[in-house]
Amino acid sequence: MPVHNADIARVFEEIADLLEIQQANPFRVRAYRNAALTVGNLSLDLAAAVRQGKALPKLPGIGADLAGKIGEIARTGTAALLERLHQQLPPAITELLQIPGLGPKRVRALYQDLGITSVARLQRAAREGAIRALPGFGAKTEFAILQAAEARLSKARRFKLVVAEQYADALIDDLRRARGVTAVAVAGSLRRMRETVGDVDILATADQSGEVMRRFVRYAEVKEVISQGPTRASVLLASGLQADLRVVPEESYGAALHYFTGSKAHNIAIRKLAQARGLKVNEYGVFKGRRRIAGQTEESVYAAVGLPYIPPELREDRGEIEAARRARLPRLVELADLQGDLHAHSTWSDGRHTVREMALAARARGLGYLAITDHSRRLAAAHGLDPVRLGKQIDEIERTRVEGITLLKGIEVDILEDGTLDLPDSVLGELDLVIAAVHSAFGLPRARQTERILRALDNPCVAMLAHPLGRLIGAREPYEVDMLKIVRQAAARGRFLELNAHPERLDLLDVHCRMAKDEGVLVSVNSDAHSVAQFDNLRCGIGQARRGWLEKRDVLNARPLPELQALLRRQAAGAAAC
Ligand code: DGT
Ligand code: CA
Ligand code: CA
Repeated sequence: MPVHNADIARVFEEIADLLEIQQANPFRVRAYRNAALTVGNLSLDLAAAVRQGKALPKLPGIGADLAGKIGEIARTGTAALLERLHQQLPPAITELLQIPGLGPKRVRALYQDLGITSVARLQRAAREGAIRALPGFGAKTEFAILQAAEARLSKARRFKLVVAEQYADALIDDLRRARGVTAVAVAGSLRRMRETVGDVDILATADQSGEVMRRFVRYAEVKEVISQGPTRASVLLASGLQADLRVVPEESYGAALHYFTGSKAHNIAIRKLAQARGLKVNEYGVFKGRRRIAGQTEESVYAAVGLPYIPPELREDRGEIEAARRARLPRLVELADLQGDLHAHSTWSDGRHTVREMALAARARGLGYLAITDHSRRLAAAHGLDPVRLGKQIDEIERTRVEGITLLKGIEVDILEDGTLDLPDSVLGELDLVIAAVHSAFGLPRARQTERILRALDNPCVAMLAHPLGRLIGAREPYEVDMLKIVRQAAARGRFLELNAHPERLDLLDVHCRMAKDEGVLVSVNSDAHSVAQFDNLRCGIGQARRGWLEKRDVLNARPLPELQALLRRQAAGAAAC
């Protein structure tokens, strides 16, 4: 059974959680958590390296013991330590950790004090009002837990884009090796770069469908074959992800790719257009009566209904067809357009690498500038900076010269509950770039949360609002805010909005990117890298930006450095205090 970096990271993460539930040594817990982060963000396929008998590269924070465990997981899919922990604790307890708001500490309390060992029991205890009495919980938390448990029990699971991608890429690579296969492509929401993916849709063309079908259902990671026919099959993978395969003749490739890429709403709109021209569109082609007039390529399908090619990220029936008809489609921003990155952390707060290491890694990605934006003091858990340590960091950034990349002195300053900032203006005024972010009081009522952020944007020192909705995909809902008001405030004050590209955030949402564009606010696609590997985040961020119709000119960090500096100066010029 092939093992992916995501699997290794998951084993480490689970070990860390279970050790924490057992109240093991915090340093040991942290070591596993850090290892999970490092491995999960690595582009190098560790299991493949182990299989090929290669020595593992030296990774930060991974000593001989952890390296040994990586080898063990790569070979066996699990670790003896994890199995041992599973025997010591109830098996379903890891599921409790997936409930938003429940970390190891709370799970421990629920388990020890109330004997809760599964989501179903959690739901029952919350309904009966048994949880509110536990120290550190309360009625409000109990209600939130009840809702989360119910959502968990009812809703089918969706996978984060980057996670689905890892499993899909490996499967597709395998299918490409089937005899007689001429093309294999990913379709569905994964191709449209949706932030979460319900199942993976794969399309193949082949001389004969038999061989590729057989290979698909026998793929090593298949846990269950859900359905199987001559040209279509569905399987459930060991990871819990479902994959659908369709095999079509080559002359239908474009039509089938279009059909299975969706979205469904986009397809329906295209079919209507076709009907108005007396044509019929399906997964085999575009037909006039019984004659096929298009279908080998996606372009030919669009051309048959009088449209130019529409990029997959736009296919949501959100006006893209009308825009295509009027030749007004956006020329979507691309990863290569990014000139720099304006949000990254270092060892000065909760980052894993030094300022210099981050600069080198950013340069290796072809970036020409990088803002180091560590946390401010309020985030004590992340070792946020107070004015004294910030001063020292500024010195270090000024001293750090790396040819080919310009470092900017920045900070990710906390927005306090009343909308004031965690550091005084006199300190913030020393910096090239201040980005402000909400990291607390997520539950404020909508009007107050909005006011809080508007007030922060009023502060002339603030150039940018980071991760405007504060959501963590699948783990924390966005906080309640009036985004239109925030976008308009940003426009009025000349501020910028971040599209945080961290795979768990992807925040702004696509629709808000478009709102920012419409209101004339530049969006910065930032990695929020906490380690050198996390500049990878930018790829998904660009996917989200494209779903939000953004063009190169709409993206702040697609501007060359002098232009960026001019924009920041203009913003600061309005800032008398800074
Ligand atoms: P997901 O899997 O929930 O993340 O989203 P999708 O978009 O991948 O949806 P999925 O897997 O159910 O179907 C893949 C594509 O197949 C979908 O985007 C469009 C096409 N499709 C599925 N069902 C229908 C349908 O009833 N009518 C039309 N026109 N297209 C459909
Ligand atoms: Ca799908
Ligand atoms: Ca599907």
